[in-house]
Amino acid sequence: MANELFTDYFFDEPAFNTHDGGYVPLVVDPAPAQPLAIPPLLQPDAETETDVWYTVTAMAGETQILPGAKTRTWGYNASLLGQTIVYRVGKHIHVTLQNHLKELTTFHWHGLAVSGPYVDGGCHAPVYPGESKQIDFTLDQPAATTWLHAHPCPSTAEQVWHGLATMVIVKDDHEDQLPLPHTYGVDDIPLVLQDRRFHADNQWDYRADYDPDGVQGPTAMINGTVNPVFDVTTQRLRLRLLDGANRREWRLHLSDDLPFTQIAGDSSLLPEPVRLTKLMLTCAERAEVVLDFAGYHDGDEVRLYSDDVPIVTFRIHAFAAATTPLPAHLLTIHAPQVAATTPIRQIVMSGMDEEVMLDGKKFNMQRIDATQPVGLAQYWDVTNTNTMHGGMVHPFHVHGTQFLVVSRNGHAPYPNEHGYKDTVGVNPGETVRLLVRFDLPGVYMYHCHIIEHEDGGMMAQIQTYDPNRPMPHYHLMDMDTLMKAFATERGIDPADLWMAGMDAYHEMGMEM
Ligand SMILES: [Cu+2]
Repeated sequence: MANELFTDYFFDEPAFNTHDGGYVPLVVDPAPAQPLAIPPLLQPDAETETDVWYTVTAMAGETQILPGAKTRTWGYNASLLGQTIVYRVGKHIHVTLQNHLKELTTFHWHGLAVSGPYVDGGCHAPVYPGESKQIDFTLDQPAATTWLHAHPCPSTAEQVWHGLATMVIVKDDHEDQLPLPHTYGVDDIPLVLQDRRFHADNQWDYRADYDPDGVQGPTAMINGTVNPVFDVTTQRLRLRLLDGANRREWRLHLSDDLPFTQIAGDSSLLPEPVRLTKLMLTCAERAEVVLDFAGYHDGDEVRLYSDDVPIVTFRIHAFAAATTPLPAHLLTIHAPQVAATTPIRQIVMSGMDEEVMLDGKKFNMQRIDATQPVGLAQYWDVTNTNTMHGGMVHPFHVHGTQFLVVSRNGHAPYPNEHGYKDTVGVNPGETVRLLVRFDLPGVYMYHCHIIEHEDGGMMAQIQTYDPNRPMPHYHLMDMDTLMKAFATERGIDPADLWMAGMDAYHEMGMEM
């Protein structure tokens, strides 16, 4: 392992979201401490040597988050967020997607290399209220921490705010045999980082809190728990961190400036572990880190902070000393081949508020914005034209692929960006060069992952194709098909299929 200890957030400090006028700082909620919720693992419906079957149900419910009234929430196989799904590489996976909500939703596998647009679960793959759909796929990608969230344009942000987000852990044989913490819920735990504002009777009110630059709340909610405490019974603890917030960046550090070791980014292990005291996650990014409590004793407490607000308390208990060092090498990265002729694609994220655009345009479901042959890598130069004054870091996400970060404004990427990623924070005034290869033909969205920016049109879609075969035709959704045809068939008001999304779209003059 490299001995160097990094002690800053890497990102340009003036671009932190704290500088935006609408920023909502976190504050400590007066609610009493509670045990951190550890979502149960989703059990398969059936499993053989080669195949496994799951059912994932989007549902509404009520959750005791704060003392007093329960909060009306949504989740996957749970009232809030969801059960954690574990997929094994190489297994043929069959998933039944059920929608028990009163509006349409989609099931997007953020970070899975599955075919788009139908299995991937973006806007072209609606599951209507009361209906279900089957998808099948086999994963061929490294072990990673990924996630499932709703992605029905333009209501993604609101549905995620209601709770439609859960962790999806990809496992493979290589990661299994590394000496890393592996016991789910004991020394390998998910931490879904979100923030909410609790209104009267402990309810959330997305419309009241609406901000086109991303909805925030002052209360940190970790795995759906406010003021969580986790009981540590091992020297080492692996945290699978997911920024599941609509807009918030998390600037993470530990009490005593305790160093920690990052072992994985979004889509894979890092080639080598990186030692840090501070870690910033932008929306939808993941990081796996290992904490080492060697210097602590039964009864001690260590806190995880974002800025100066504690968000998780680790209560240390007696533990056996860890005897095996962390591996110095974690993953060999086989970068896609490039040549002097490798194309360079320019992508521009511009604007703020309602003006956000990708390549100077608002998203249109019916428009294919770009094409790329499968199997051939291309450079994507992703520029954020915001200035440092009132601009934001836009987290850029591509569906259906894992990319490498080549450079930032011509300089080396951050030390913890050397693994595969699917989301990358782009500073104002910066161009981040990515190396992107798709292995599966399909239609894939790429967009800012401040979810209100995505819903507001900072999104486009690419068709990938096998150059040796005729271009397949994909049925791309439009609003009429999504809304009116379905509603008319069933004699219901189309407006009931959505909550706020359509209003927001019309206000922004979106053409759908
Ligand atoms: Cu953005």
